Amino acid sequence: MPTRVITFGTFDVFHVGHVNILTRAHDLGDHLTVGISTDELNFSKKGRYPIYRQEHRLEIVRSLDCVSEVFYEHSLDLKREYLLEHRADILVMGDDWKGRFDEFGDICEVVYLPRTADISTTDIIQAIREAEL
Ligand code: C2G
Repeated sequence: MPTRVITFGTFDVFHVGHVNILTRAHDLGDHLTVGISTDELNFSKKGRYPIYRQEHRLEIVRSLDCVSEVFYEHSLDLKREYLLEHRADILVMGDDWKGRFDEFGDICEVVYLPRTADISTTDIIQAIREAEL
């Protein structure tokens, strides 16, 4: 049976930290599904909309060779349903989420991978703002 891996994220202003987590997630199995946080989910979590709209974020992630399937993540509260629906064997997240998804250990393996150092969407947005001054 192929091993099915799943991960979730916004992937706004796509950068090398995103590439790294997706390629490492892919390398843990045979099939990688990625849940893309919707614009509304982001607004409810972070109080702002992403720079790239959800259709573009989804298309960028879908275009990667390491990604088999994408879908929209509409709510954090539906995580268990998403894991079951996509028959996930392994849930992968960056270690900024460490411990947050341990409750799903009853239906899949939960793996937290180290984040890529020194890069984030927030820092990129900040650098662009400062460059415009
Ligand atoms: N990431 C990383 N290294 C970075 C930046 C991000 O490994 N330098 C990882 C994060 O840890 C996460 C993934 O890339 O696993 C996506 O990050 P975000 O787009 O910031 O996702 P987030 O808004 O945290 O949404 O249900 C969970 C949410 O959808 C996660």
